[in-house]
Amino acid sequence: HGLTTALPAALERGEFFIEYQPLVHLGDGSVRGAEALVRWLHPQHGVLGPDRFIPLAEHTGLIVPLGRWVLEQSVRQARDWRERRGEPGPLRINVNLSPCQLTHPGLVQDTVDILERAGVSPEALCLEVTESALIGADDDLLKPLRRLAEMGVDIALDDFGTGYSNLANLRRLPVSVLKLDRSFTQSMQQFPADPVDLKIVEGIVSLAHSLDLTVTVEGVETGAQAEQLRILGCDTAQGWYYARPGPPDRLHELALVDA
Ligand code: G
Ligand code: G
Ligand code: MN
Ligand code: NA
Repeated sequence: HGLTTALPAALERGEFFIEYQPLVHLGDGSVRGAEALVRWLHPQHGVLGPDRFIPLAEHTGLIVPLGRWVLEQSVRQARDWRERRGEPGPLRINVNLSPCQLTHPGLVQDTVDILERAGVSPEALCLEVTESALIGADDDLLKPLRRLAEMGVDIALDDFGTGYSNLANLRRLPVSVLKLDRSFTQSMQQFPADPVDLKIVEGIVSLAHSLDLTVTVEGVETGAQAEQLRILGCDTAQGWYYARPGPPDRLHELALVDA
């Protein structure tokens, strides 16, 4: 596959870049942080989204150095926002982790080094792991996540509720954030929303809060959805209603508006 063989050189040549999508507090609408989303500016094909190359990078193992690069860039970016923004409190940064990164022995040390080099506290970082990556996870897989969580890094369960959910399982995972999959947000589109979906979200939120987890909702596209999800008790939201993923300066501007 042409894209696969081009990946290592692309990383060396600096063809990857990161867009940031704000995470907004549902209670007061303030920007609290951003999720880092990687893209590839391919010399022939133009901008490629992660769905086009992350699976290839996972297959070849390049995801480890690529993921480390994304983490380093994102953490430095968070430091930069914080310095430019000053007072209103630091913006937090969410970075996606592939399952292969979880099994790589360098994960904890790399993360510690990156945070220290940038002078960013672990509390400013949230690592997103998909629910499916942790299905049936044994202790060896959970150990590095536990170490990171003990240091103060937040671990988020991404795409939560997409089929494999085992709510009882949540108790043994070192997660502090649930990212509710955007299918739940989509079912809030109609007014009134489906009463069963409302009950499900209500139940997830109440369970999450009783376990001291924060709930972030994805894919918010309308103000009505945001309002409904706020009423249901969700804490933070992400979606096109607030902003599409964009360059770091745009995130800085969005965060300044409501600072
Ligand atoms: O916004 P977008 O279409 O770019 O995101 C698509 C998917 O790609 C999301 O599920 C997101 O989790 C994943 N993704 C984006 N950036 C990264 C990254 O740096 N590492 C990994 N492993 N996945 C990412
Ligand atoms: O990591 P994750 O799978 O959650 O990545 C988020 C994905 O959802 C990215 O592909 C991002 O571009 C996409 N996305 C973000 N906001 C919205 C939205 O409001 N609507 C839809 N349909 N997709 C969104
Ligand atoms: Mn994510
Ligand atoms: Na997601």
